[in-house]
Amino acid sequence: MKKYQPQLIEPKWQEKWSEDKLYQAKDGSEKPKKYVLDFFPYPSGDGIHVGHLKGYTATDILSRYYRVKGFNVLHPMGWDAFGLPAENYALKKGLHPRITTAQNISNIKKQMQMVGLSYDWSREINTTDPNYYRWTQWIFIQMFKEGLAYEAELPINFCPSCKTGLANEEVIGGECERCHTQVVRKTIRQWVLRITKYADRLVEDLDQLNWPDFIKEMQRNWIGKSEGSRVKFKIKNKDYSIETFTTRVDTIYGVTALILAPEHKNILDLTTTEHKKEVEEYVTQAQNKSDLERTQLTKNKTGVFTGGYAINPINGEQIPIWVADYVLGFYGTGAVMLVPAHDKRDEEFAKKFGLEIRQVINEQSGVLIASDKFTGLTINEAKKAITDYLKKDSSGDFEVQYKLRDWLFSRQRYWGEPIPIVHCQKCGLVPVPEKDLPVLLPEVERYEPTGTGQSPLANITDWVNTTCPQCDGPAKRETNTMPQWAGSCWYYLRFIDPNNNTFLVDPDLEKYWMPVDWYVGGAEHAVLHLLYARFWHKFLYDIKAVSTKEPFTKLSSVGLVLAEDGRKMSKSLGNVVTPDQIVAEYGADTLRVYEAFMGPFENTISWDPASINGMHHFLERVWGLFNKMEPKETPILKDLCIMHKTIKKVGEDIESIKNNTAIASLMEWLNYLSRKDKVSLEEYKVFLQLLSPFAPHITEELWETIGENYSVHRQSWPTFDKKYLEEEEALVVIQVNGKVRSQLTLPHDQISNQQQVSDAAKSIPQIQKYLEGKEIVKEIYIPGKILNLVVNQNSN
Ligand code: ANZ
Ligand code: ZN
Repeated sequence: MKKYQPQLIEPKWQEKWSEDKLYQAKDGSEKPKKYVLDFFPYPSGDGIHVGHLKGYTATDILSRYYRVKGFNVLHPMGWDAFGLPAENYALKKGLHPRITTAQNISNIKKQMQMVGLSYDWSREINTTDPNYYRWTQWIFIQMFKEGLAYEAELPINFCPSCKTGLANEEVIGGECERCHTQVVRKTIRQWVLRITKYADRLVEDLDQLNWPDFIKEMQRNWIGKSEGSRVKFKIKNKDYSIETFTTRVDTIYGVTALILAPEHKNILDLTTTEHKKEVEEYVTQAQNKSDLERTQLTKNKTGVFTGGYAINPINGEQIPIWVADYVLGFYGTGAVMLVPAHDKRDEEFAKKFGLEIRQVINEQSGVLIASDKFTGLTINEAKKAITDYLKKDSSGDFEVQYKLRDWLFSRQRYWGEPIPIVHCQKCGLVPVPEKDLPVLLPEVERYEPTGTGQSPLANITDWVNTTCPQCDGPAKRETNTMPQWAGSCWYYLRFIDPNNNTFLVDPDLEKYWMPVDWYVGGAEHAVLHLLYARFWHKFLYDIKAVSTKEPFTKLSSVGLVLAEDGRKMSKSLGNVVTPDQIVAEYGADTLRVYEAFMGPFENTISWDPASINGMHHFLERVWGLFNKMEPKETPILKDLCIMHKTIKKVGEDIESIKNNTAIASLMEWLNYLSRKDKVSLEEYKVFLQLLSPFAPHITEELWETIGENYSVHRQSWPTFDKKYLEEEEALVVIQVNGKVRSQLTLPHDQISNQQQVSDAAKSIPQIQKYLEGKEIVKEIYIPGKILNLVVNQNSN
């Protein structure tokens, strides 16, 4: 037989599969469905590298497997093409982002096809396509109508380098998520989405998701649900109170000051003339600090006294009011009751400024002390009793707070979906009528960010000036665009019905295909995309546009692939490995099998060129095994046992993305088959089928070579017969002084533990008889075969 030449076989089959629409999902099928989805990529100028393919290969294996298991599989791909990365790349190239985006997409698509990924390309979508973003805008308008999208003048995180506002989720450790520039505070007019309205459901519904625990935990922490109490402190000589939020109302007898955030609205009013200058200076200073800087535990505490006093509602005591920037303006009520004895930060603050430290909890027993009639209660009892007591005169109540903030949704950049709103002098904010969608992104000469807090769209006067859809009077278009996360909030719905011109997704199709059964991607999106998409989905559920409460039932997080040198693959380090290189040298199947074999799916693993050779050799041996194939041959019992064992193992492993062990068991079987003189047609066929999701081209070619009907990818997955798995058990013969006295049948996984085998042997009555009154002087064990107990003859 001819040599294995993947470069000849692979393009041939790729073309044929595409012509035959082998991987198209069928609408209206009777079959059960599986929706297997990758995080769709943004079309980066560098294309994809072998790291991206770890996830894409895994979902491809799953999709191919489920197809031959009898499912109608939806496995689509598209492009998340709006947003900062795409725009910054275009700026660097000096070309329009539409042009660079199209180039990058065509390059990546070619790479994906070259690897034989079985996407249903008939459903390809692109978030920058007007037929797509029309519906992104439509969803925004529904949110606006429901009061979930609103305008606000807010001090926001602003990236001086990207020249745009950022969402809290995009600020990592005080830096811009994209360019790592330190963000600054800037107060500008903004569009904000009321994600906080969904905070509770976003926490609660995590429980029903089959997601990695660490990602669920990251979302929980980000949303930061906190149950506590709201306590009102009357202000001395004023006719108002200031509210605080506390999770430790049980410590209320230990309060020795009231601390306000520098943003608190009552500061200037309650500050006495004597302290005015100092307080004003402090407040101005705090404005430039990020929340992170302000709350760092290691940070030296700062603050100033206002001269004002508040009254503790529990005992009428007067306490001083201070301003300190470790209290955040946008959490809780922006004011805290200071309890230095039981809170670390409060303690540092009190020590620095000489405020009283009063202990009210016995930290050993967790019981209240020096707390009047509440003394002796446990912390939890006191939380309830004190809040109930405060409720009586409305000076307190139970309260739940969230760390989650509303989502800053406008960007002062060009390459995004225009926000479909018109500003009318008479009518105010008016949504663009649905029949006029999409609001097309206009062509511009210069799309560089202006840095003025306005988007480049603001300079296109004839686009900006429009008429009000409501009163026909003169009006101006909103010139901010949506952030890069908008399009990815609902794209998984559009794959179901990509060409629908009357709705974002047909309800019947949506009911059939949703939810996504298995979603696979990197953990870097744990609180960005994955939280935003859940929010939009819940909104769409509320307006009855979708039928499920959650979009993604099951999520798997793919580990990072590092370069050979153990560092992150990056162009600047020159250590990027592209699929193009590997496919040219070894072929796509070798690359795929290697990606699958790289070790536990979630782990971070370094690229290892030596192992690629090994994978290539494995496929060459599969190719060569053809020469041993003898159609007249029938497999013997032993052959059948290993075959059925492998069928079971490979199926189970694929279903839990343990592709490395699936391939290991195929290798083991291949070794077995290679040792035989002849291999039956049945064995060879099953082998090809089991290998086909991993190495689709070579298996298709060999399937044809042995004269089977096209295509191996349309056969039913082999089933295993339990009766051949029984060999799983081993028979251990028990001897006493070399004479066979009994036997034990043990599962294979127990035979390696000598102690266990020996204990089991000694509990057999037949054996006990021979041991009675004797001493065992030695045990000889041949694993899985013989246990010989040597006893002392003399003691008889
Ligand atoms: C009194 C107290 C005593 C507190 C004690 C803690 C321990 P989480 O769990 O994060 O919700 N706090 C409230 N609002 C704040 C703000 N805007 N900026 C900074 N800190 C704020 O934490 C709630 C606790 O954080 C609250 O409970 C409050 O301090 C503080 F032994 O009140 B506590
Ligand atoms: Zn109007």
